[in-house]
Amino acid sequence: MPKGYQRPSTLVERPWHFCPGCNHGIVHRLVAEVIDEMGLQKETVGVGSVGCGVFSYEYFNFDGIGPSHGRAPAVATGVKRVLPDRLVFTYQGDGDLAAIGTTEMVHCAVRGELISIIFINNTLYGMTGGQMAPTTMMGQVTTTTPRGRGQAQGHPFRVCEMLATAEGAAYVARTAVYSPAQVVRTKKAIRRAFETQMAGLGFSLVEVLSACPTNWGMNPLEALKFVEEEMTPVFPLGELKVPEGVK
Ligand SMILES: Cc1ncc(C[n+]2csc(CCOP(=O)(O)OP(=O)(O)O)c2C)c(N)n1
Ligand code: SF4
Repeated sequence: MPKGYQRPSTLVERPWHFCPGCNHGIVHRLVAEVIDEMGLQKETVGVGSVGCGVFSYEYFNFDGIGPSHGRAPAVATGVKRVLPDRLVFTYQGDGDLAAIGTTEMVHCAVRGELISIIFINNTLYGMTGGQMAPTTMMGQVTTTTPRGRGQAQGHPFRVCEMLATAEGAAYVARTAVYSPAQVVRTKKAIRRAFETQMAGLGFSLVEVLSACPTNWGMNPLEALKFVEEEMTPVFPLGELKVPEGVK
């Protein structure tokens, strides 16, 4: 079987609970591939979140913790400070990271905690039925903005742009997985984030623009097109900050 189709050893063999066309599974796989390739299975601690990524510890074959909603960066900080030679990362949705957990995420970056955050931005609260999140785009219809997000609900929160201003943040990138080329770029960004951490260079975060076909009321292909055509103009892709010494 070609190498590309082998299951990473850090990914448990079980069916996803994700909806068809959801991008969470692709990102889980990329994280597992990077950890395999870095040979860090026994040194990794994954810190999960509340939301559709809540079962990450059921899929990843390495140590994991399930914190309460939004608290993952604080939990990861504690783990990393006690076990400084581990690879410690959080896996968080936009409701988890950019709403209830904003404080933890911002201060982790400002303090330059040696953790990495994998941030899944699907522009709404997926698990609870598609309510508006801080990342919901202007005009976007959600279950709590049936006429589209307007001025009264404020503007979308661009997490990467804000974190890039923090001196403690060493690597900050926004990617997507709507095409094979973007999947490759996302994997590279996850690797760079983890290398940044293991080299002791500072805080790192990779935001992945992700499809939620179920709550967007689209089929999987329409949802990928939505990410490419509607989300990337609002959330531009690219590496906002790369430390010296990371290739
Ligand atoms: C303290 C607390 N408040 C609210 C909830 C309810 N809740 C569960 S998942 C979720 C939203 C998750 O959305 P997001 O983080 O964007 O992840 P997604 O499901 O879209 O991947 C909320 C509000 C909770 N579990 N705990
Ligand atoms: S509700 Fe959305 S984010 Fe959650 S599993 Fe389904 S498609 Fe994925």
